[in-house]
Amino acid sequence: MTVGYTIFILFVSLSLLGFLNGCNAHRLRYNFYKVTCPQANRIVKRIITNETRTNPALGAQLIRMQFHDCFVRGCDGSVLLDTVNNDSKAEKDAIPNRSLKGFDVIDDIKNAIEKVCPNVVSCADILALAARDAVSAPFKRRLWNVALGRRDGRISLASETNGNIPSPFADFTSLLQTFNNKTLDVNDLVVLSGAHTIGVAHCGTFSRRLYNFTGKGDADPTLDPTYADFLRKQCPNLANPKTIVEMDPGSSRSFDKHYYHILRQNKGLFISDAALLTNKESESIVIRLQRSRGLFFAAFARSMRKMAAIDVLTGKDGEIRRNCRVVNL
Ligand code: HEM
Ligand SMILES: *[C@@H]1O[C@H](CO)[C@@H](O)[C@H](O)[C@H]1NC(C)=O
Ligand SMILES: *[C@@H]1O[C@H](CO)[C@@H](O)[C@H](O)[C@H]1NC(C)=O
Ligand SMILES: *[C@@H]1O[C@H](CO)[C@@H](O)[C@H](O)[C@H]1NC(C)=O
Ligand SMILES: *[C@@H]1O[C@H](CO)[C@@H](O)[C@H](O)[C@H]1NC(C)=O
Ligand SMILES: CC(=O)N[C@H]1CO[C@H](CO)[C@@H](O)[C@@H]1O
Repeated sequence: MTVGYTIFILFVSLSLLGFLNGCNAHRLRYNFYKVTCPQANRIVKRIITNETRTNPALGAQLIRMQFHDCFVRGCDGSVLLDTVNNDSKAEKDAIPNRSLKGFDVIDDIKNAIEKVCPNVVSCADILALAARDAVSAPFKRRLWNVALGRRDGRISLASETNGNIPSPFADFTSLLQTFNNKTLDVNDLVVLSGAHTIGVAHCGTFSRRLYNFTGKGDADPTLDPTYADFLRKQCPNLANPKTIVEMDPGSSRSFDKHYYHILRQNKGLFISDAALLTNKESESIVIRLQRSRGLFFAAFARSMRKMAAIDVLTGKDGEIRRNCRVVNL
């Protein structure tokens, strides 16, 4: 009895172990580099802390870059790849990516990490850590946890940003479709849109709301008229395409729930921001986020963890790129 029983237990334990390992191979883990590159997190933090001193806009730049990475082919660092030939442009050369910034900081971090643990830490993980640390820089704590173990993709196509990166002119239905397609729900849509509490936008992403919006020479009626006046001063009709404005005026450097406050005053900048008030469920989420004291930070951390796990490559999939701008030979 004992021999048979022991073998049976052994068999059950081994298959359980195998099963768990199988799962782990496809899951991100917080201590993924604990043995292979224990310095990784510290190096990211050190470089980001230094860079944010001279460039306080870095947090906005990197979190938007991470959003664009994760929504096209999953969080696989594909947004970091440079175009190699003109016939197939890379994601970063697609129209929505033209204003992405911060690639040089990712290169600096990658170079520093390669020096101490070569071929171990993926560019996709570096981007996720860098965005977290840059947004957290003004705080004394990390605003969310980043699980690790992503591998880098080998494909980056400008054409794939179409339909995957939501448009600032999108209505609620289309925004929700784009998010649902990435396994994110209406709560994630409203919560992650709260990232627009920091950063800037080019006039061209919203100025059609200011001039002859309905064909009667008027502005978008869902935009606060005083705010529309203010925006028209910054973005004259046919503005310089390089002109930028703060998305959350007066508070565009502070990561907080103020976005929901201005949204409810009809001062959301994009049509896609205003769209969050056009659906009962999403409007009630906006109201809850605005009113509740600590909710935004907790909710944002949760939705960021979901976003950062979209279609990740793990295990033996993909590669660990040596240079974040080019695939390995
Ligand atoms: C819901 C759909 C979204 C749309 C339609 C959208 C659209 C845009 C657009 C058009 C800009 C201005 C780009 C420019 O003119 O330079 C922008 C900026 C920005 N977006 Fe979004 N976005 C969305 C969701 C997100 C998400 C999920 C995040 C991050 C979690 C995010 C973070 C940012 C940040 C931080 C900026 C400012 C970038 C900077 O200052 O350099 N956005 N977004
Ligand atoms: C800190 O950042 C500045 C500005 O980008 C850069 O010139 C300098 O080399 C950085 N220092 C370190 C130690 O990384
Ligand atoms: C891509 O096009 C630009 C101008 O259109 C040209 O200067 C450049 O040499 C081209 N690059 C490649 C790799 O074909
Ligand atoms: C997302 O859209 C693509 C292309 O339209 C489709 O193949 C895929 O199944 C969708 N994914 C989800 C989770 O809806
Ligand atoms: C506004 O739009 C309407 C309809 O498209 C057009 O007939 C009219 O000329 C436009 N007005 C101005 C001032 O551009
Ligand atoms: C940061 C970056 O690579 N931006 C590119 C976006 O696309 C335009 C046009 O294709 C390029 O000129 C930019 O260099």
